Amino acid sequence: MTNPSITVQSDLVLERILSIEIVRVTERAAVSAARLRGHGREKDSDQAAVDAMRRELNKLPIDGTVVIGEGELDEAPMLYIGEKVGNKHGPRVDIAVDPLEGTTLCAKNMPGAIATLAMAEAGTLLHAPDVYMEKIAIGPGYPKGVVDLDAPAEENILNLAKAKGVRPQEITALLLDRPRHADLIAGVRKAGGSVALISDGDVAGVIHTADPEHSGIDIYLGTGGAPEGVLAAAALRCIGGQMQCRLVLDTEERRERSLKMGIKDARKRYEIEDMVRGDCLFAATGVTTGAMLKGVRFRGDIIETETVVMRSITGTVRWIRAEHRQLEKFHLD
Ligand code: VTB
Repeated sequence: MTNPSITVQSDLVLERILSIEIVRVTERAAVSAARLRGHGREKDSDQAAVDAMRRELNKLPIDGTVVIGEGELDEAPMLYIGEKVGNKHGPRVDIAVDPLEGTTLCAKNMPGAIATLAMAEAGTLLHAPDVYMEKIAIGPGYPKGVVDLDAPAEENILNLAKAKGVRPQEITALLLDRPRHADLIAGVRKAGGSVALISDGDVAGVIHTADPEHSGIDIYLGTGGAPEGVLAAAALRCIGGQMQCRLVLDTEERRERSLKMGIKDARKRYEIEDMVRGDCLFAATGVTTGAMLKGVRFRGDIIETETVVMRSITGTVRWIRAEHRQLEKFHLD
């Protein structure tokens, strides 16, 4: 008979090792995408990242299932939702991937493209369809409910300023630069707040709220991809903060598709704990240099990468700058 306490113990150790193992996965994806940086070939750079990520995931000692991936089986032959990954000799885990978050940023060699992944115990990550998601996020240290997804932006900025003990003029909101955000932007400005806009990359956008002193961002607002929402929730679960989200299921087809994925309440408001229901790991490696991470640097025979990896059970955040030598020789890239 197995001793339950030993099982628990070894699970914890294994998981701790996995937090380093997943760094290799995002590193390889980032390096592969970065080789096509600035070439205007969005699909090719994404494919390169997907191939590398899949290859590395399959080496990990896990029995993994992709729950947030590149799409359904028929439209995405690799890292599709439901695909099994890992060498099967390890814990059952859910995996969320965005091998190249910001394909346009990579194609245009603009700041902020990353390769990212989250891992959690099996059955604990939200199986989100590839639809839009309304999001609001703030960093740690605020009373619960200080902002509200359904409140006007103006009210949220005023409440956040009050809770932070600053004037609304000192609050900065980050949003994707999209016409659909015109009202939100107007609301932030009406309250006196400052607006910062990004063209893509709202996983990093949400993460910025966790460290306002460094990032200058207090709140993330607006509608972006649902898969990116779950990845960001995993990161915030590790580093603290609040997030409220709702899937945009505005057509019959989308409602049906999400129902098949187990989403019964189309208007449900998700908090971090609903999207990531247990212990999780999150990693991201920079492809192009952005506010959060340095991009891949090709320097003679050495390839440099920068990765952030987080673990929710301990809240540890590691910044890993790696020098890779002879990737080709070992057929690792
Ligand atoms: C965001 C952002 C992504 O898509 O989720 C955004 O994080 C939302 O979709 O990097 P639209 O571009 O349709 O507005 C990306 O920009 C691209 O996947």
